[in-house]
Amino acid sequence: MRVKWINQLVDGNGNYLPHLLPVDPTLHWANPPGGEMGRDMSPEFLSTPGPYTGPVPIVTHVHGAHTYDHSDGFAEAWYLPEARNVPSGFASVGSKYDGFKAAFEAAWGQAWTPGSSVFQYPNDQAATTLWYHDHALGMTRLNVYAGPAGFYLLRGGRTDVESGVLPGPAPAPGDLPGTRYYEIPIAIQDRSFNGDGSLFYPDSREFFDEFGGPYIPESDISPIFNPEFFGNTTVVNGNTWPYLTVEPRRYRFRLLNGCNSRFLILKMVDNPTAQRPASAMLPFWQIGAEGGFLPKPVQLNQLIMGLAERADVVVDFTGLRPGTEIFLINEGPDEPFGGLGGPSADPDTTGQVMKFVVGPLLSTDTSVPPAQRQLPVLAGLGAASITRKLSLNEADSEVLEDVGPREAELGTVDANNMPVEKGWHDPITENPSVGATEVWELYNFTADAHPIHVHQVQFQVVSRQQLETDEEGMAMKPAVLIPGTNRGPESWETGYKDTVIAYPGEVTRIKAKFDIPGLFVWHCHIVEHEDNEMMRPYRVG
Ligand SMILES: [Cu+2]
Repeated sequence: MRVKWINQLVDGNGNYLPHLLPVDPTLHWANPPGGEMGRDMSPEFLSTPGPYTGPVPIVTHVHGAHTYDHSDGFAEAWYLPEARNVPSGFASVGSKYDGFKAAFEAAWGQAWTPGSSVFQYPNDQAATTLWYHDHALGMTRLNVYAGPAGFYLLRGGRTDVESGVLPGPAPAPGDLPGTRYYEIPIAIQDRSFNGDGSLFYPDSREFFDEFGGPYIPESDISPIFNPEFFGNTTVVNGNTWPYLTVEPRRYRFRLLNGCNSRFLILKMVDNPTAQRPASAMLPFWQIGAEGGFLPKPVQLNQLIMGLAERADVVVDFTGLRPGTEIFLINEGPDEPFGGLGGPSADPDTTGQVMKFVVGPLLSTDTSVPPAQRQLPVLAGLGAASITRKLSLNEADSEVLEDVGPREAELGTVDANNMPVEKGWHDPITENPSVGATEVWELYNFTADAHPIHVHQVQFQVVSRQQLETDEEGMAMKPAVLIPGTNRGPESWETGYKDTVIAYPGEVTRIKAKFDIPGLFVWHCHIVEHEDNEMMRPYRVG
């Protein structure tokens, strides 16, 4: 499939539209005002600047797609809209745009025109639930929060189940009004709103931890950026706390955690404000994750979903009386996630997601009951040729005492098991050969869980193992593995994935085959982290 992605953030007169949300110009970001020399850098300021109000850089990434680097939405391949009034001296494209443009045009013969890019998706991967969203350097949190994101559902082939086995149909172009659906994509996000209904996103670091300065030039804390953001409202497919009328039969739901920072723990219950943890009224039958179907359906009373993770589930409403109400609730926290057993979201607001209301049965359910369902077998990866030790880190201010976090960082782990922090601009350290299968060990040296996403590949979760921790629960430096604590993937992680939760105080091991040469990224999918250094380029070949 070929898609032309057009940045159309211009008004009726062809002038650019500024961002809806406050853009912090002090991060290591796209930085169009820096021109060709200063783009994709941290600009230097002599005093604390206000938000950037220029044209908006955008580049789209299909999350989980097995595609070429020129079509992956590299963070430095952004482009501004083709507006009449882009200030002179601004870079209109990111530093990698022209190179990928030339590579695409040579390979596929279609030109990229100003304000757009054309990406090619082979779709030569397992049938699954993908999604797309912006990936511009230092802008992703704002561009995703502002709205543009969507599902990319890949179907058919020997990695899909035969039609009729699972509940369907799903919504499709050209459907007549009133068409009934039994497969429904559900994107869950958290947002806050201003009194006039516009989106609220913080315009000062003070919102996060009441740190009101000093910023530039006295300190290294960004004045607008928030290290995490938690909205006070749940939206599903863009609607606050919606309801869906369902028939007493089976449904297939494609769930996505599309939040910026919020981990979700989802349950189906009869009382939305029941004391947490609530007891489940209905189970989920999870049949798939990010990289296709699981080896077999897994019955779960709750779904733990890190940012950008997907769960393909069947829920069976059979036998419920018309008028019955079932609530999808969230028991994940209103703060960074440290693992199960922590605080739950406010039961009156972000602790609720949506409601299902049972109506009359209007259809015949021909789908196979989940417990009896056979799922397609996906090929294995073979043995790994190399194991890389990588690290997840957090950094406080280097200038002010007890102020932080300043940013989060990825990195490597050295021979003494010490983390070696790396920023976005450090030389590439992950350089798999074309066709290599590798194990990546993610040592989490921070206090929180991070959802780690690797572009190009669908990986397997190999194992997790505990590290010795200090009194605050953070991994010791150097890292010390605790013998006998090795455990395999969770039951819902036994298929292929593109995003995995790396818990604090643990090493998480994943295995992937890198078969497309080129320049890609791996990063934390807390998009605030990703925007402020918790992303690294990697090169295959
Ligand atoms: Cu993170």
